[in-house]
Amino acid sequence: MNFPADYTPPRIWKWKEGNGGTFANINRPVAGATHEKTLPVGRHPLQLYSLGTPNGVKVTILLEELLALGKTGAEYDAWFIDIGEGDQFGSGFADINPNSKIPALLDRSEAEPLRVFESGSILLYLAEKFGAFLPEDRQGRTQCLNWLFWQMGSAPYLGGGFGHFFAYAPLKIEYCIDRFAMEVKRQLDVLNRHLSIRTFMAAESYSIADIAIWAWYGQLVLGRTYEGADVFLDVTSYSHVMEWAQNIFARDAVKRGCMVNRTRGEPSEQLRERHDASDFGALNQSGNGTRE
Ligand SMILES: N[C@@H](CCC(=O)N[C@@H](CS)C(=O)NCC(=O)O)C(=O)O
Repeated sequence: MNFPADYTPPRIWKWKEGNGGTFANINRPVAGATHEKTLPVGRHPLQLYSLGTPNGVKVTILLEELLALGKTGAEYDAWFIDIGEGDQFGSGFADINPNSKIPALLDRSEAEPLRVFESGSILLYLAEKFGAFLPEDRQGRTQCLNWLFWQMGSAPYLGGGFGHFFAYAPLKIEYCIDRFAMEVKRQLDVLNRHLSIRTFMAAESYSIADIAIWAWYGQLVLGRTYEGADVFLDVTSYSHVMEWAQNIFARDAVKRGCMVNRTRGEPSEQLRERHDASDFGALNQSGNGTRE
């Protein structure tokens, strides 16, 4: 594909398959299932179909936090959805999430199996269901939801904007990288000012707002996403965000949540699928959490 300097958009856009970018093979301008594929179902009440990306780990971190609190109803099977292979376009997955994106959750403990999609909606659903990590008073709850929705609206500029053009686009386009680097730095400054006078995002306590924002912005400042982005964006200058991110990553449940459905990085940080709390133990012994 050529990238002419004098490109003029045609009157009507047409799809050119395979534009050369990473993930070009899974992008398409239409929705819906492409093939029949039934999803596997395990023995736990909650069935999670996901991947260890920032949107995916939001949910696994919350589930591990709920289990650490003793909420046994939050036991879950985490199945690996290979988005590079198009698993999200299988009929079973699209039945749960017509938007064909991870994470997707099926709650089989309800009278009718309940389908939940959009990571923010899943966090809110689980927090309400188990009565944890969401302040109960109107003031605190509203603060928490303000920041949860802030994350859902802001992270596409970090992931789909900055991350795409910095790491995945087939060529480095200064205009695009500048545009989104500026916006992400503005967002980091929003967080840094907010966290300069508080320990958590909302209402004096760790909540789903922290979990959602940490998955994207915490991992960014800790150098866990987009190689080189931490230096490029000078993340150490956001010292309050950094301290908050380090404190959250010190939690065992967060470390466990980050391992689930992860297939890159150190083998000791990977657990392709999670079906039982002991899977983390098995991982420590064998260095490989893959289950057949
Ligand atoms: N707003 C959605 C975004 C989910 C999303 O973008 N998921 C990505 C992986 S992080 C995905 O499944 N991509 C597959 C595709 O676009 O086909 C959420 O927060 O749940």
